[in-house]
Amino acid sequence: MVLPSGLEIPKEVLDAEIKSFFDSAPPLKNSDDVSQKLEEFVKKNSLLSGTGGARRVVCVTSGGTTVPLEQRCVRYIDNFSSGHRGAASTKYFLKAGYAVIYLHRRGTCQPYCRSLPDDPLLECLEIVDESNIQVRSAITKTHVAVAEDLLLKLPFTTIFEYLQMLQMVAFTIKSIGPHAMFYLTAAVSDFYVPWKSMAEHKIQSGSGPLDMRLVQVPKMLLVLRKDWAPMAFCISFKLETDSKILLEKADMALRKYKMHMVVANELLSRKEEVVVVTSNEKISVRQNKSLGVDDVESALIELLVERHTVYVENSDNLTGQQ
Ligand code: 9Z3
Repeated sequence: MVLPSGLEIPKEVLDAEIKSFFDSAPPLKNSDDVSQKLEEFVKKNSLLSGTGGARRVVCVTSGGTTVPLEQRCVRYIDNFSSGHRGAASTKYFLKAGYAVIYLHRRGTCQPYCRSLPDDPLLECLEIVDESNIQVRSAITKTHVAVAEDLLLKLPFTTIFEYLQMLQMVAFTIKSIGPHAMFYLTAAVSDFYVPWKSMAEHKIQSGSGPLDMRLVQVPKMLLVLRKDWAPMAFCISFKLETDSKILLEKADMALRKYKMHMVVANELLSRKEEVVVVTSNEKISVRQNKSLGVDDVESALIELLVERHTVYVENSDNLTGQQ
């Protein structure tokens, strides 16, 4: 159902659209395995006796989702994202003491190895000089984080896989209430071909122009906030190429999807500056080269962690837990 922008879709219509999306999606192949890993990861990090209570858990989504055009997929529509933002942010969340669920597009940048693709062999090597290649120390950091149950990597490719896994993550980290955070930097497809109306075999090119109907992907952000994990602290991203409409669109997303914060970024300047939009502020965050920091994520994560702390304290006071 398409409404003029700004108008809200009635809850029952949205719920029906979401149900139809999940009912018609091809089931996740490794869903039992993913669900078991998630349960164990959240349990271990929420039962930290002697360390002052539960560790906070953030789900960082990263990379673009694909929309397959055929069931036996040869062609697909892709969404732009190198995964750099998600990988860099994961590193800073780990440094700040969070456990991270890294829900990422297969083959995109990885934490501590940001400029390299997700290839196990490449990940291990570092070029020292023309004649010297060594095993990189960063790989040890990734492995240590994984081994210590601080980093859980979950790869996706399609929009179907991504949304099913996002829902599973939400249902699992709901149990830690305000200690959970969603940091939704993945570039998610807006339109898709429903599985049932998708051609099974490779679409043939001999029959002239391709006429194909794409359906709108139901907006899951609102149900994530309201139903899936209502106490979690949620940050979404807004990407535009036209800077004139960026802040207005970010503000609209904040109100429409009841996000706690929306990070607005423009495609060309996204590595130098972002603007964090809240209900009453617009905070510009820039990379600070003079301090020797070469990315914007360092200051961004510092700000978000600060705001999450206030959110957790306020929620604890409300429930009388301290
Ligand atoms: C972003 O805006 C991310 O910051 C980038 C990061 C994808 C630009 P890279 O991975 O780039 O470092 O190369 N992500 C959200 C994009 C998005 O699809 N947002 C939706 C929208 O703008 C809302 S969910 O409508």
